[in-house]
Amino acid sequence: MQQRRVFSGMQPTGEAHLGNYLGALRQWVALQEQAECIFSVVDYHAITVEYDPAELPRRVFDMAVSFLAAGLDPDRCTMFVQSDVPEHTELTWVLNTVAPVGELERMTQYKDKTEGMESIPAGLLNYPILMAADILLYRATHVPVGEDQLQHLELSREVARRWNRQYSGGEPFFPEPQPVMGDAGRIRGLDGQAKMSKSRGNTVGMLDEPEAVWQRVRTAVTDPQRVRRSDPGRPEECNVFALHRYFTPEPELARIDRECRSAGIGCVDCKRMLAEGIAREFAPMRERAAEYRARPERVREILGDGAARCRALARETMQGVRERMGLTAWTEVPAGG
Ligand code: AQP
Repeated sequence: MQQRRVFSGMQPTGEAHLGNYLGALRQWVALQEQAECIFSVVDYHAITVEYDPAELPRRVFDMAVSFLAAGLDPDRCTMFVQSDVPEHTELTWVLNTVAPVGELERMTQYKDKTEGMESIPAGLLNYPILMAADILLYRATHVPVGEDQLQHLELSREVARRWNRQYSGGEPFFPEPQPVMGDAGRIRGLDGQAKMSKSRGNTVGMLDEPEAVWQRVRTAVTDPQRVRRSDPGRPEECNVFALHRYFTPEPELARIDRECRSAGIGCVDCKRMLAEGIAREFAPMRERAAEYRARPERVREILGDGAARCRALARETMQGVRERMGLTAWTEVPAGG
């Protein structure tokens, strides 16, 4: 594999859920074996929506615990909290000067999040520029993203191109980051419609205890045409079956498919099996999370070391940015000129 640097982040807007795990974390864990990886709890992103400042520290900590529980290894990758590296916001301002407003307004996530809002905070519009800064600050070459983030990544590439053209004589000071797509696509939430999302309340938490997993999964929407237990089901239309694909191995999966179609198995039993599968899959991660929660000083140490390393990388990038933008040489202006 060519020399590459991977960057990705996750917002501490709530508990990490199945979508975050299947769409991102699972892939991050694999990538740390193949490339230099930097992963961040992106708290500056999380403050673009309404939040409780008293709760944010706990959410940041919990997200870091979820990273570690999922299998990120501080000896194999760098983990840090975004706001511990102030250069993220400095580079955001710089990139603001080349990012096209028209493109920002076209972003699907922006349209979704601002629908019905009377007063739109500029932070929601500029969110993708902060994301571009996150990536370009480390001159990352690859970014693992879910389908939902592809549009933002394309904007990061556009911003890198524009800045390089304007300030770097077309030389690729910032590499154009490439997406690394996982195989999960977009995981739908328990409502069976929208993307599983922390802010939509349609999630199953990755670290939920088995009983809590069941309490969530039992509310999941199934095939809307299957009204009675005796109605034949359509697994291809059912989000519970879609989730089974990740948690139920063959030949069990084929059996559920068959029995759903012949009404041999009811939705409640099908959900019960899914909940058991989820709880089983995440059992080792719940254990790891409990170990880290019992040693918060170790989590702090990991994030502190990560931030120190990232600050050094960020300073170097910003030095290059400042030089190319004429932001450093004013001290050299001669007398009388
Ligand atoms: N439902 C999903 N299916 C596949 N991938 C998903 N990801 C999130 N939800 C799904 C992936 O998780 C990574 C981190 O996401 P994030 O927390 O930074 O932001 P998000 O995508 O906006 O996640 P949420 O849960 O939807 O958060 P809120 O509700 O706060 O906006 C990304 O790589 C994303 O693709």
